Amino acid sequence: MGQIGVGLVGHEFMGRAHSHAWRSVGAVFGPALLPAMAVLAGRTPDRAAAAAARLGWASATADWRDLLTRDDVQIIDICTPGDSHAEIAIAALEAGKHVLCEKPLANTLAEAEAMAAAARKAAANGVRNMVAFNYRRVPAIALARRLVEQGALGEIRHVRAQYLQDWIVDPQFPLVWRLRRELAGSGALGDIGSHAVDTAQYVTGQRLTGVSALTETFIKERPLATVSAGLAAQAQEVETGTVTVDDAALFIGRLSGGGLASFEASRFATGRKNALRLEVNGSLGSLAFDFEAMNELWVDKGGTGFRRVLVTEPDHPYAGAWWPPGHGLGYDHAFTNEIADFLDAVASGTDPAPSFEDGLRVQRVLAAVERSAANGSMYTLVEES
Ligand code: SOE
Repeated sequence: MGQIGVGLVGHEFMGRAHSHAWRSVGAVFGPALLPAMAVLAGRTPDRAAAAAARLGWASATADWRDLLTRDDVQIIDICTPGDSHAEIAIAALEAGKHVLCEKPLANTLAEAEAMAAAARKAAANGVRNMVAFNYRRVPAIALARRLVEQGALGEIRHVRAQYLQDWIVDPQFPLVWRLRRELAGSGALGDIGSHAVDTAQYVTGQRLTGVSALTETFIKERPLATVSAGLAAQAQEVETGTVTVDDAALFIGRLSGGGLASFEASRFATGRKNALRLEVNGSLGSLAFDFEAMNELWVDKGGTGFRRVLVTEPDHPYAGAWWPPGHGLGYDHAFTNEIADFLDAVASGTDPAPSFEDGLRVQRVLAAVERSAANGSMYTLVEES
């Protein structure tokens, strides 16, 4: 096995999830290229150093640009909020570094197009790119893709995709970066709606060609910082800020194969914690998945009724690399599966999937949703890639 140097930018939720994957991929998959976790980049020296020590990175820097010129970094993994994806990814690709970038690819369609163009140019020199739609590497989702590809569902008639959370139902939840357009690009639509769109397009192998959409922001003002119960109780003047993104997005659309699709992305589905759900109905049968029961895929054959498949068998995607049947995987395992595939693609000189081009396809759907919602839910075509 060879070695390949990795630099990570960002060390919050996604930085922690990716670090776990870089630490575990060698032991589980024995990839052709073993990652050397060379450097973690953060915003301040002390926090970057503390995160590097905690997450297993050999060094730390407070300037991500250092990674562009380091000889011990061949891969740059971007785990920052969307407002910096384009700048970092384009600079990294131009510096000849392979890039893994968290989703959504960018905060705007223009940024996504620039990233995809830079990726195409770099790929001509063997520099690889991937966008981290991690749910494609959940065994049940990969098995769903396999079943559709094998024709088990026949003609696709319906796709029903939801991504439901409830972490901001409390009006006292502060105005974090995910609720600010200038940092996040959009709200539930880009953050979790992008997963629903990519998962639906991946499993069906089809694209959304047009959408009619509604978006809503239920709570429009939020405290700028976490409000202590005492302060809230005294109903003292708490400084607030305006929420500039959607709390929920609902849209319907047509699939390139002629089927009909419905999507729901909400952070106000009280009681739903991380419910990415997909149901696909075809002429020969259906499948249904709920991430909150992520080791199960429900399959109907010919209308005989849904049966539960526990996706932990050795011949199921990824499952055999981990544990014996029935032991199950979790959220973190999908990131290790994803990084294993990325390393294999880099080692074999092939383009990883999903690529920045796939990320641009999702961005085009998000842009069509926002255009439709802004124009009274007018049916809006998704630009062709
Ligand atoms: C949103 O809270 C979030 O962290 C998304 O940003 C992730 O992509 C998703 O996997 C879990 O929820």
